Amino acid sequence: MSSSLNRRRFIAGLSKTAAALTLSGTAVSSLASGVIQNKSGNQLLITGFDQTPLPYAYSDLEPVIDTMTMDIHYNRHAAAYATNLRDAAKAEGVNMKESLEKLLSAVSKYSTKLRNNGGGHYNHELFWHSMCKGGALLQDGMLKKELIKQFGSFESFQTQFSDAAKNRFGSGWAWLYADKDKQLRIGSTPNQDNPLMELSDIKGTPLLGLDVWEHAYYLKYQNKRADYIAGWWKVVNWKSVEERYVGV
Ligand code: MN3
Repeated sequence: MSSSLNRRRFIAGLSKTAAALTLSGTAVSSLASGVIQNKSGNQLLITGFDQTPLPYAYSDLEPVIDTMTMDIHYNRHAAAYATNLRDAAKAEGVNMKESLEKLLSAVSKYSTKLRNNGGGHYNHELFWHSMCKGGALLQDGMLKKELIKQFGSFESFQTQFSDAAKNRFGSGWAWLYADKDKQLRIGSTPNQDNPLMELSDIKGTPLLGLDVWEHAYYLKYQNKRADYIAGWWKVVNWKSVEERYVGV
């Protein structure tokens, strides 16, 4: 499949209103989430300062993630991160035409409000677009090859990632990310931090993130975080994770 076809499909999957930046990266009036091509001709997800529409219905991830959790999570929790991010960015003179990824890479220069809400908005945008109705299996390709090379087998990768999610004390995220050498790594971060942040213990490009805040699962799973994690694998959209990895 050509990269331009991939790109069009990916944008269509994001939303009808998510604007794609031009290939030359020409500035738009305010940065919308979208896709650009990097110097190697690969596509990269660029996250703006607004929520993109969910790429599926609230009920589409049933029974793994229930409709009410999805609705509240997207419309209240994640919406609040986006609103508070824009408030903080405005107050702190952030150029919102630049990408959120760039801002997060220097987040220690800004307030705790910007760190928490900037991370919160980025993490949730990535999370929504890493899932789909029925899930999408990991096909043979570069990502699968590297996962097996790094972790021994796909099952072993899943176990290690699940452990990172289970063992995160309190609220936070588990990550599959690519480090600066494009090596695949598993880790976790507290609160709404992520590997893009220069102050994070783990650093790199997030490929797949799992929200283990209680608000992500409590209505259906209560204290059984491990059951939520075990079920979540069924809705992971590996096609989008692979596209992200190829773009790194
Ligand atoms: Mn959340």
